Amino acid sequence: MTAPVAVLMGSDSDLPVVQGCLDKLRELEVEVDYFVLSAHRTPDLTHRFAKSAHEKGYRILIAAAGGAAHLAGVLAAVSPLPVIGIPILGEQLAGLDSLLSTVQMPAGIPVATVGVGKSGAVNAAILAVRILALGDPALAERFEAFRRGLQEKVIAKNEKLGTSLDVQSL
Ligand code: RP5
Repeated sequence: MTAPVAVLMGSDSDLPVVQGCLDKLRELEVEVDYFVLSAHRTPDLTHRFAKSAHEKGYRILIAAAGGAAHLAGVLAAVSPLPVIGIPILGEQLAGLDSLLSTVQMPAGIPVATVGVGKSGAVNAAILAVRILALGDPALAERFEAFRRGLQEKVIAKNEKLGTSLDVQSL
């Protein structure tokens, strides 16, 4: 059976950031396939993947690319699936090139763009989980447990600092 999520990256050099996305999906027990495909270096393969991804059973595409980052946009232009874009921080321009290339899509062809870098990669996974959880109560419960975990960490920070935040009174 095909995984519900496919993660594409423009180069294997993107993997150190993309790994955070793969790890978070697996932590929440969402199966994921991942591939290197480039909008510029393998345009034909990228189009073929985008055209057939929904027929293979994928439900969400996540695309990470740096620089002139067109991978997510090309997937969104061709595939009927929702596309989440992760702008990769490159060596130049502090990731602004990737961010703008991914987010500034023309009206009608959206890419749900997350932040640049490692937090963006994790958020891409979380956003995919939240979409999939709409039709999957067990996944929705795992997501809520994850969210409760985030909350408990913040409360514990207050306890560690000895602040006067009284959680029960809020
Ligand atoms: C982009 O160019 C890739 O997504 C990567 O972020 C960047 C550099 O690729 P490599 O030259 O490391 O293969 O297309």
